[in-house]
Amino acid sequence: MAAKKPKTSSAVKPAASSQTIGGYLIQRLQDHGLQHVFGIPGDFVLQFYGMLQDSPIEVIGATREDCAGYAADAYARVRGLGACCVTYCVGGLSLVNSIAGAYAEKSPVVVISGAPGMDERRNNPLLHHKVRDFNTQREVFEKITVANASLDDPLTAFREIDRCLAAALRYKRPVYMEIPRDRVQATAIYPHQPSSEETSSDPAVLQEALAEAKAMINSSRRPVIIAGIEMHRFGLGQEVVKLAEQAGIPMCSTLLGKSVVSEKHPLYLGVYEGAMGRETVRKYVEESDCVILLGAFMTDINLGIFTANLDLGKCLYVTSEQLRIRHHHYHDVLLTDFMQGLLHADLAPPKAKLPKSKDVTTAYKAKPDASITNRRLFARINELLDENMVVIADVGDCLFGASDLTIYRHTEFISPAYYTSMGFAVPASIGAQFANLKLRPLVLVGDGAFQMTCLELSTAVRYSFNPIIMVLNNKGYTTERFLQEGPFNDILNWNYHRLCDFLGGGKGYEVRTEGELEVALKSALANKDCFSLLNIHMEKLDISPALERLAERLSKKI
Ligand SMILES: Cc1ncc(C[n+]2csc(CCOP(=O)(O)OP(=O)(O)O)c2C)c(N)n1
Ligand SMILES: [Mg+2]
Repeated sequence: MAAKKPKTSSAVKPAASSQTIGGYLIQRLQDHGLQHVFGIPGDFVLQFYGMLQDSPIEVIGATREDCAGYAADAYARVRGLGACCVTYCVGGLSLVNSIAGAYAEKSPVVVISGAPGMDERRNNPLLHHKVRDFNTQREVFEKITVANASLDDPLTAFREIDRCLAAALRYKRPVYMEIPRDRVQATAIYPHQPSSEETSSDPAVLQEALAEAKAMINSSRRPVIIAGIEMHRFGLGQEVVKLAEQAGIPMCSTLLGKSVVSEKHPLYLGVYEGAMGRETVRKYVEESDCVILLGAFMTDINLGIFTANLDLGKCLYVTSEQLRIRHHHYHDVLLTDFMQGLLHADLAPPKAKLPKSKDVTTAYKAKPDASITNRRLFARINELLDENMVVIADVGDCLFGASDLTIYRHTEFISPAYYTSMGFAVPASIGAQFANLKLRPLVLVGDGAFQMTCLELSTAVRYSFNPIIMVLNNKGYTTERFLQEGPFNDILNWNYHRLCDFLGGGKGYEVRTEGELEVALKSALANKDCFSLLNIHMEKLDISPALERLAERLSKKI
């Protein structure tokens, strides 16, 4: 069977009438640059699927709805907006965990769900897939989205679509829209033109905040920037670099925001993550008298499970949700306006003396017969990365290990580093590749997380995608062993590399030594037409240097 190729932007199918509810939704998604929607059909959503089928947007079938959600999330992280489309309750409720993650980590995913027709709902019949009442699914999503709507009335549906999409883009969070199946073709009662709302900062507040920021930075001895994930979400990565260069301020990132700025930049210090991060970075930040946190979330994982030592009295903290300079809070200031203001603020702090060592790792030379260790594996991966790769790390020690990798450009590191739901990486690699066919995903995933969603590689086979999947096979839930050992941390040791036989595509490699790793990597890199799966055997208790550092420093504290 020839592999399916995704549609490209040159696809010329006519869109359905943009004055029907379904057609308008499709038109607006296209206007925002969306070319793919992830999901699984069902009878309540078939009418809308038919309409999608006749549009330039391609529906990408997933093996499970939660995988469709992870794929849409990664698509949104790379492209700025993603979408998934599923059937009522049995499909939608399976999406809940993935969409909760997208909410927590600010990824704008549009959830579209089919629903029973309005005419079918009379007398409250027991239709299949119904849970409690007809609104149950929508009420669940209300908690994990920033806007939601039932597109059941042609009088309001068109404005509701505009409202929900505007909210997704403004807040970078998921939104939920449900279309009763008898309303997909419903036409507008009045001709509808897309509307958009413009928000702006309060000029007086902005001015005062900038004045305080400038005074604080210019009178500091050693300022430092921490660039967080929102710099990427709001397209401000280049502004951060400009700001750092103009004012000569060194910068770090957070784990979630890793790769927001090029990690090869001379002013880049590394990832700041409290005791989990490198000592030079930790010291530089914690000894600074002016920490400029730009779009960073102060989450526990981001900050090394609360081992970070930041004095808020020395911080300037700005996100899309709040602006705080020392202990002063400012309202009604947009993140982008504040960033632009800082760029034009004539900042002139004292010239920075960068710490000498960035803890540069020495060149890797394989010892063919040596068993693979975590430390050596990551040293090898560091040499492997190039401009066209996107590293996608799942939860587990692979996430901590990945924090030490050197990433070249922005968006090249994707992980659920805050919500930390296992099983994200494999389906996310599918979404990332659809979002940008030039990117080759390098997926780092533990054996436990892999067991959760590995079948999504089926989609990689269908579309001849070529992610390189490294399964860090340490025979169970090592991160959890480190917290509390017990038989519940053991899992069955699968022949991961043989998944290819089962799926009818991909190439598998079993790796125990550094020599075998070299052979497998050489072959995987050359193999551009299908996925490569490396089953990398590791010792149960062999943990990454980052997790070791955390363990060591925590033990000193206790
Ligand atoms: C969906 C989900 N279930 C459970 C957990 C709790 N948890 C965190 S890490 C972990 C073990 C991960 O195992 P594995 O993927 O093999 O990585 P390792 O820790 O061995 O490196 C578990 C169970 C979680 N984060 N997400
Ligand atoms: Mg494991």
